[in-house]
Order: sequence, then structure tokens, then C-alpha cells
Amino acid sequence: MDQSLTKQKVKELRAMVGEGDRVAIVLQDDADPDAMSSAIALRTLLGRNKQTTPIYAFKPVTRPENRTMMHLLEIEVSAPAPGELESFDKIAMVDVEPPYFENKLPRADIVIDHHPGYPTGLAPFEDIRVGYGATATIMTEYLVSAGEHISERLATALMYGIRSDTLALSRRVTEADIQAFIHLYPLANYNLLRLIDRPELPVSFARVLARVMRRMEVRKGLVAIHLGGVERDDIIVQMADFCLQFEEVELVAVSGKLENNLVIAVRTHGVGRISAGDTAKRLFGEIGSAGGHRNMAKAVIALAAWRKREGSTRDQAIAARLSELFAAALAGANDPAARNGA
Ligand SMILES: [Mn+2]
Repeated sequence: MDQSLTKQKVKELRAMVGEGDRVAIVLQDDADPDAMSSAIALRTLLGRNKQTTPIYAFKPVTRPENRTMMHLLEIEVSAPAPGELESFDKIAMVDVEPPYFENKLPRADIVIDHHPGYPTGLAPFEDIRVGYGATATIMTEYLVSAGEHISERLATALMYGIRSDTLALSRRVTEADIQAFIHLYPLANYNLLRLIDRPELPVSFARVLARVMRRMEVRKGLVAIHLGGVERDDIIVQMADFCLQFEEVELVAVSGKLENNLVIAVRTHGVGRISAGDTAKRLFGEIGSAGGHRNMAKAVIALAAWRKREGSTRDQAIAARLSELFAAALAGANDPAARNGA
């Protein structure tokens, strides 16, 4: 995007927000690093602090890395009390657009985003750059254009935001994202980034590891493990990431029962023939929500729906069936002739 337009947008944005205005920044549910970093960047751009410009989301942040980021970078996101948003003079949103919230917001004044598929003209201030890999890129351009000081904390947050939305500059990345990344690079704190990348594991993970790892096997590139009942979703995710590190592993499927669902995390290195996202969708799309990217995917299936198609929800039966399904998927991906029955 050309620099004069960015300059114009910053001017427009600052003119819109009066000195004494209270501004709420609202994020999508379970906000991601792009959303959180963009929110603190907007606050900096408007010369505000967390009292005058709090950040809200209707549902809390759950991913462990994102929670670590919040903690280390001291980003607070809270759920608005009923009617609380009505008391603000301006409502801003970053990395999301008004229709997402249906009728939960009294107003939308400022919208900065990069997601496609929404109508325009829903807020007095809009800057939607659909080509961009991250909203944090737009925010970095604003800060640079305005000559704002970018603190170490803010640079670290924005860099992490761009990196995670673009899968380390490998997906949907544009020249603008790379330029923003290069600008932030010397300003960020790498020790913090490392800590965010490797979140602390819950101690309960040690017990799960001890119980499960002795039955881990790599069969023709596949590791399939069913954990049985788990207390937290992230145990499944961490276990899947962990198993991908062993030699000769091409595909990992880790499942667990959580409340009334079967949750399955799927991982690949993203370089072989098999796609985690496509596989999850093909195997479970009809009985649950399933999908993701080439290297990571998730399926959530109501146990009742599993029972209806697969028969038993006993742990042993689930374990056996998942091994079978994923083994066939991997064999099919590595030998397309076999899948076509040729
Ligand atoms: Mn984003």
C-alpha cells in the first residue's frame, strides 16, 4: 500500500478520536497473536493506556502459546460485562469485522483488518487490506508512518503476530508483511520470542507422557495415540507436537475424550504428500468439525456422532479405529494408485 494513503489513514484515525474519548478495542473470540499485537499497537498509535483504552473479547484466549504471549508481554484482554461497551465513546476492532459480532456490539467506529469476505461501509473508519498476511503489518505501517516509537514489547508482539498469521512468512505473505517484519526485527526481544514459542507445559502433561509413551510406536510413518479422557484440550495438542519429533514420523494423530467430544489433533511436517487438514476433513468432516492446514489440523466429533458411525466409544475401540483410518490415509497419500484401488 502506498505510504501517502497510510499517512492519510493515520491522520483520519487520530482526528476521529477526541482527547477525552474512552475507546474500547474488541477482538475475536479466543484472540490470536495478530489480534492482540494489533490492539496494543492501536493503543500506542492513539497515545493511550490500558485504563483509557481497554481490550475486550467475548471469549478468553485459550491456546497455550497465546496465553504465554499475553503473560510475558503483559497484554490484558477481558470479557465485557453486560452493557459495559455501551459506556465507551468509540468502539474499535482489529483483525476482525463487525458482522463477526452479530448484534453484540452497540456500534463500530474503527475497523482495521485483513480478512476477506465482508461488506465495506460498516464503520466510519475502515482500513481493510485483504491482500495482507496480518493486521499487525497494517499496524506496523501506521506506527512507522506516524514516526511512533516502537517499544521492545510492542515490536516483539507485532513480529510474533505477523509470524504466526503467516506461518513464519510462508503462507499468504506479501512484500508488505516482509517489510514490516524487517522493520521490527532489530527492535524485538528474542529471548521473549523463544519463551513464547516454547510455552511451559502443565505438570499434568508429565503424567500423561509417563502413561502413554511406552505404547508409542511408529508404524509406516504413523503415530496414532488415543489418550482416553483428558482434562484439557492442550494436552492433546502438546502430545501431537511432541510425537512429531521422533525419527521416521510422517503423520501424527492424537485423540482424547473431552467432555462429550472426541478431539483429534493431526500433525505432519508439511513437506510430504499427506495434508493434515485435508485428511481430517475427509475422515471426519461428515460427523464433526474438521479441518486445518497442511501441517496441523483438528477434528472435534461429538461422541454420539462417533458412536453412530463407528459403533463403539470404548477407548480401545476408538484407538484401533483411528489407527486404521490414519494408516489407510497415509498409505493412500504415499501411493495414490492404492487409494484408487488400481
Ligand atoms: Mn490476522
